Amino acid sequence: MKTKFAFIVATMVLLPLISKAQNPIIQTNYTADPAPMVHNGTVYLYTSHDEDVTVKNFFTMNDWRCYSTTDMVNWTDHGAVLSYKVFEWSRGDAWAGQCVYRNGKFYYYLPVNQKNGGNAIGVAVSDSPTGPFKDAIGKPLLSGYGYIDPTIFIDADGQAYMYWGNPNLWHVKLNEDMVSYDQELGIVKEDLKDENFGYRSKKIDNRTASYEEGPWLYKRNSLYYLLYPAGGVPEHLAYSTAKSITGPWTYGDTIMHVIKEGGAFTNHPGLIDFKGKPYLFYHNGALPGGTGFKRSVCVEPFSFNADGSIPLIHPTKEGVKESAANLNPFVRVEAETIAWEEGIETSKDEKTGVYVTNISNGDYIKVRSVDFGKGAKKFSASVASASQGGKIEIYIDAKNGILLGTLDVKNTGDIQTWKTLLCKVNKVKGVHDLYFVFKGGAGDNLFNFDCWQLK
Ligand code: FUB
Repeated sequence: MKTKFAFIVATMVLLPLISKAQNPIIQTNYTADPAPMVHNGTVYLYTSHDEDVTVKNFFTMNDWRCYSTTDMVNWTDHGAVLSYKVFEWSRGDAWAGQCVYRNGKFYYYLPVNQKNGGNAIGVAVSDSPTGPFKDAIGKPLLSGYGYIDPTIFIDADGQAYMYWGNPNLWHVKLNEDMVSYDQELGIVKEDLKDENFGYRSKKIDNRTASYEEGPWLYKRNSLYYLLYPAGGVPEHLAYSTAKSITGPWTYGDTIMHVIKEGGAFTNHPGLIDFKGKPYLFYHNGALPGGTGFKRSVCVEPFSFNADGSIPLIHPTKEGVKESAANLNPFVRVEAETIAWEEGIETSKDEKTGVYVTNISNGDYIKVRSVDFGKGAKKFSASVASASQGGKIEIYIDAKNGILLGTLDVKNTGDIQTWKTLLCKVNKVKGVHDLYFVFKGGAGDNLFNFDCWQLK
């Protein structure tokens, strides 16, 4: 969780800049190493998680988080979906992973450090994209120095491949069970040459090619793309292409220059198509308090060049300007479905799942592209308060736009005693951005907020 005071001070300074912001797409936590997955019309975004308190000036990462969207602008927080502790043989360092779907199960490939030393890649499995995940084999799938950042690609013929590594790049053919690999082919190490993986101007050790880590596989019109952070730190993003998933790879170009803002010296690509459009996910250090060890995931829509090459993509604050769908407010909407927020935090427990918490006076949540249809008469919300409570003021189009109504939240007896409350709202038609502005007295936990609906 962010330091609320630092966030408020920084946002007072940055407010004019971030009022239209969509990037970073998650503001409730520091997130990194985006790994998006499209499944049944929903984008599940798996991220690693930089803790608020950085220990020994190094990556401090204990769990992986998941967010989902059907419109590319509102992200539903599913909380931490697993921790490195799922792997009993691991001692920590929950770095960049990727989750894929196969035969009714979700396989999440994750790099961690082993209790007995050294890097390893584990595989966790679940029946649901949001967990719970368990260790699929009770031991590392692979272990070795530099074995980090696995990426998985299942080709049209059903053959799955995994690439990984820093500073080397390796791959294996995964067996159909997704938890073992083809022993006959074994582990293939790429020959990292300039013509395949770009020229490295800053020479480190004996490395020449620009490839650094964080590979991501993608296919378009029979051409395979391998995206990766490149050039050593600070990293830029680059890509290579090949006619076969196993290469030979031909260096393409830079996709994104080094991002100076926020001091994130790493970057990490994730490329998907959603509703016919390509999106590039990456990370920077742009949230208040951001550093190289407190990063934040962003996304940019883009178009391929006519020849199939990837254009140079510039990081923006606006990110996705046009939502891929409108949000239906006449069904239960999780309060943690957020386009932008200031001040609040999210929490998760077994009974309620994920909910919005740490609400104080002036905090707000923005939800984009809400389709009011012919208009609503009432707003209902599930809330809980152990204090004096507060109010949810409901605005459209701006944080201080048109006030539709106000929900009074009284003390419900306990911060975990949930009550569904109703208020009247003025009728508006069509599609609007919706703002929940929280009001109340002093204190930073006026009430909890689990879900809402228009009626
Ligand atoms: O997030 C920890 C490490 O930093 C990742 O594994 C790398 O890809 C880099 O982003």
